[in-house]
Amino acid sequence: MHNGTTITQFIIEEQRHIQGASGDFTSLLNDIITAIKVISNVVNKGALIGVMGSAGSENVQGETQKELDVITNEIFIKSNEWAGHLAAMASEEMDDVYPIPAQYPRGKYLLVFDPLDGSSNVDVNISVGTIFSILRCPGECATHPSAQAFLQPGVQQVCAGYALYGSSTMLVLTSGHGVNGFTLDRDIGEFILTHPNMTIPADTKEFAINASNQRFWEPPVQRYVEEALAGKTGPRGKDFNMRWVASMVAEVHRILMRGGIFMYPKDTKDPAKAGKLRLLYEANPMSFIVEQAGGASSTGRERILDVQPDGLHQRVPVILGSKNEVETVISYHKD
Ligand code: AHM
Ligand code: MG
Repeated sequence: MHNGTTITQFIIEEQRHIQGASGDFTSLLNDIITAIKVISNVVNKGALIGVMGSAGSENVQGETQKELDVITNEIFIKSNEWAGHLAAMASEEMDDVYPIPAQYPRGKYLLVFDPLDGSSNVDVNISVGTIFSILRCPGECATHPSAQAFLQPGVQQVCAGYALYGSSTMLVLTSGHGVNGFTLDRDIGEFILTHPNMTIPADTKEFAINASNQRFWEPPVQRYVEEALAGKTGPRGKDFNMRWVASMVAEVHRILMRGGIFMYPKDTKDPAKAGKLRLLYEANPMSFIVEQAGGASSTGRERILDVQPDGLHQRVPVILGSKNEVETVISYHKD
C-alpha cells in the first residue's frame, strides 16, 4: 500500500486551480506518462529483449541511431498521436515535423521530444533519459502545422519535463509553477510524488563539462574552468569537484538534487555548429525546469529561454545550474 500522491492526482489537483481548464492538457500529460512507463520498461529490459544494437541509420544531424532511439521514438508517437490533443510532434529522431495522421482528431498543442537522450550510454548501462516540451500551436494549426509553428522561444513553453531512467525511474515536471519530481513505483505502475518543490542551491562547488573539448573552448569558459581547477589557491578561493556523465538528464537531475553547473558551451570544434545540444528538445525544456527551480540557464551571452529558434534541430550553447555560478560565467563573457 502506498500513501503518496500519484502523478494523476497531482495533475488533476493542479488543473482545478486553473479556471476554464478543459482537461485536455491533463489528458495529454497522461499519454506522455504512459509513453515514459513503456520506455522505462524497454530500457530496463535492455539486452534481454535484444534492443541494444545500432539501428544502421542516421538521424538528421548525421548521428548513428541506436535501435533504442528508433523504438523509443515510435513509442512516444504511438502514445500521443491518437487522443486529439496534439496538432503535430517533432523529435530529435525525425528530420521533419510529424503531423497527426488524418484518421485522428487534431488538438491545440505541439509536442517536441528527445525520446532517449544520452543513448550512447545505453550499451554501458549508464543512466539515460527522455526530454519533452509542450507548446501551444499558433493559428495555422487546424490544417497544416509546419516547422514554423514550433519555432517559439522557450518562454512560451506550457510544460516541460524529463524522465530519468536511473537506479530508479523518475519524472520531473514543470508547468510554470515550480518543479516537482515523481518516482515510478513499479509494483503499482504509478509515479508517486517524492520530490515536491525541487530547488537548486544558488552556489555550488561542482562543475560538469566535457574536458576533452578544452582546446576548442572560448576564453570565458577557459577562464572559468581554469579558476575552478585552481581551487582554494586560485581566485575562487574554494576547491571544486567535477562530474561528466555524458547524459544531460542525469546531469540536470544531479544539479536539481545538490546544485552544480553544467556546460556544453560554444566551441570552435565545428564552426558550423553553435554548440552540441539542441534548442527545442534539450536546452529549452531543461532551461524551463532549471529556472523554475531557481537556477539560471544561458548561452553565455543570452538567456536560453529568450532565444528565437530558426530551425527544428538548431543547436545552442548551454550553461545552466546554480544561479550565482552561471552568472559568474555570464560575467566572464562580458569581460
Ligand atoms: P544525444 O541526444 O545524441 O544523446 O546527445 C546529447 C548528449 C547529452 O545528453 C550529453 O550532455 C551530451 O550529449 C554528451 O556529449 P559528449 O558525448 O560530447 O560528452
Ligand atoms: Mg539528445
